[in-house]
Amino acid sequence: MPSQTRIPCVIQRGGTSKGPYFLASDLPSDPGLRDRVLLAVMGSPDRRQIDGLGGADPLTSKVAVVGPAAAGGADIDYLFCQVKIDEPAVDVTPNCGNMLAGVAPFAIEHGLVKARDGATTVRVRMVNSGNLCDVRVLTPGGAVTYEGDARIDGAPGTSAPVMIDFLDTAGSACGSLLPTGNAVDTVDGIEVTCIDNGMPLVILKATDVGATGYETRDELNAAQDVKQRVEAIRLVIGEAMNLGDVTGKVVPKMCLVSPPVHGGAISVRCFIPHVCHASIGVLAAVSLATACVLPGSVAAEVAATPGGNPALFSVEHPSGEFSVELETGDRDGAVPRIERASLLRTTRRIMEGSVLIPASVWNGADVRGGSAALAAE
Ligand code: NQM
Repeated sequence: MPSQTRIPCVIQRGGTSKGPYFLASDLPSDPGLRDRVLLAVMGSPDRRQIDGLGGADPLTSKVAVVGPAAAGGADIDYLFCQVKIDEPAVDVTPNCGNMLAGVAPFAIEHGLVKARDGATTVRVRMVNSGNLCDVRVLTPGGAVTYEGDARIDGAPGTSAPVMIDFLDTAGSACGSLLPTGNAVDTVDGIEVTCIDNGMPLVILKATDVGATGYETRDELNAAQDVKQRVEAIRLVIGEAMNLGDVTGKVVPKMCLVSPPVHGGAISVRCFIPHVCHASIGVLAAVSLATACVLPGSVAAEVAATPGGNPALFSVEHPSGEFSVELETGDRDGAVPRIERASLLRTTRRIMEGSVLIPASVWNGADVRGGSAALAAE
């Protein structure tokens, strides 16, 4: 028997993240075995991920698993796996809107979706939460193009645009938009807003935890006292957000907000949750923009909220800005209804081939097979 198992895999940048993309049918069907395989693929647990494909950073320790839609209402299913770097664990609680940008092109390239001439819209079910989104990819002549002049902060150069419309992301992991039932809660004397419009966030004023909110990523990663205060709040409020004990989870993300300084709506430094994001996650930006229109929230207090409907929210972050277009329904009530959140990403297929993992971890048996349902757990 060969000492290593060969698994077809593509390495792709999705937005400002990067990682291996797999067909569900090429991975084990058992979630526990799948997670052990993904740990071996990425080289975890190890701070440098030296024995695998992981990039020793949470933004490059991500995996996308794509399969045909198991139920009606979508074209494909997408499961996101956050592979921990220095722990033997894989967290499938949250979605990732950055890796999502690569999922529709991957599905087209692998024959799960037939492309049209011009542009192709793929309806994706994000299996982690069950939410749907539409991803529009340029497909001139019926083939995906990666070249173009769209630019996003946090990724160099320009590429073809990938337009994403989120349709129903409220309560993705927490069950409701405001998981504590309040626009503001107080933890250790600090006011926080807990919100989940695609990503569970705890929003607090940077100045309340001893930061300015305009630090670089490296400065905040070195600020041990700030990080300890933020983590102490996270562990307490995570339970109240219906996430259980969040000690080993990558949610909620912690957003330190401050007034915008570059003409945007709000400025943020986002801990994901133990290191500062180089920019901000996609669904984190959607949730933060949503908090800006939530009357009384910590975000609304510091934001320069744009008028109009739909409105473009520019979220300022350590490497530039991220624009989210929000269309709200009823803005008069205590909790706004979000009809749609739209944004621009880019993606690039970087490498196609096979990844090899020790046969002692998995010998290649028990593959999921093409039609079996993709499940998070
Ligand atoms: O919020 C990082 C990322 C993400 C998640 C993180 C993301 C999202 O930038 O949708 O994209 O918050 O861990 O890839």
